[in-house]
Amino acid sequence: MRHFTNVKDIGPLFAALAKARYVKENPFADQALGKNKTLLMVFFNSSLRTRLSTQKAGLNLGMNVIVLDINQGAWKLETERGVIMDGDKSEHILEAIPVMGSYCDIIGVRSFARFESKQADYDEVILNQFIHYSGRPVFSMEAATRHPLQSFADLITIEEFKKSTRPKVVMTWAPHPRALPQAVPNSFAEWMNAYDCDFVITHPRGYELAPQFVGGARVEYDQDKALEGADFVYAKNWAAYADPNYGKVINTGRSWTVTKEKMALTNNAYFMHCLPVRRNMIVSDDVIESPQSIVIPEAANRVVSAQAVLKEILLSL
Ligand code: AN0
Ligand code: CP
Repeated sequence: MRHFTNVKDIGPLFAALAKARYVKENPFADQALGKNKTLLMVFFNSSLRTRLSTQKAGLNLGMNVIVLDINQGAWKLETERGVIMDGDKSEHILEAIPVMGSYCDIIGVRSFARFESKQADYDEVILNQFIHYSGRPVFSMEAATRHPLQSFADLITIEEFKKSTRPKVVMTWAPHPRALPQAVPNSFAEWMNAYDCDFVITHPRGYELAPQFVGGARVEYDQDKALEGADFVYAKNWAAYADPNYGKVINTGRSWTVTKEKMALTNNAYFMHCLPVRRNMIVSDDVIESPQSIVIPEAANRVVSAQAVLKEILLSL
């Protein structure tokens, strides 16, 4: 694997899951693979899990790890070409990227959708600049349209907890006070569509995701109906995708919070969320604290997904 930005890069899922299981059972088996190799993680946005789990994955593989927070201590970067740089941006990303590439062997990038231009977000302008100008393998630590390390960890978690061969997985929109990217739901849909499950997406009208991510999934606008018989409930907020509301919160949707009453409609479903989660907006205290909540093992599997991906990239260097 050279770059890792979407589900296709990982190859067949059954093989990827087998590699993940091996990594989970033998976390230090590949220490020699990363020796004298440097992982650079570049963050344009905040992170707790991605930062710690990916760093841990690199360390487990024997790598040296450097982390750069672009907004804390680095020069402010201009990302548009052709701009007269007489404002507050001291450096252009087109110099910064090859310089960063010269200091490492693999680069991870976190760069959320900016909601300034749908086209720029959905063209993955920032991530693609890293791919084109760094000279290094690049992996996404959540880009504008996808969060594949999260989705891979979600898939590993579903495999571990599922009780039937073809579980019903329901991804439900839930309320949040701020406009959040579509990367997590897009990506989760992309991975679930590639996996053998009964996948349903539910959200209020106006929150339709991009058709290329919805794919063949069933969309059900009635949340209660969608939740019936669910084995896994995957909650997430996202801002509107459809024009003219791209990047906007169009509905406060307080009735969409995942509560005990909502979970009672399911097949004693497990509750999942990528975290960070706002309690009593997305999910009630009692649901996230219940024995059916698997948000902590889900987050723990972020080390596994990151390590499986970094290992594949290291093998291809
Ligand atoms: C981000 C998002 O929704 O994309 C990161 C989730 C992993 N969440 C927030 O900004 C709260
Ligand atoms: N789930 C996730 O990516 O969390 P962070 O934003 O804390 O990295």
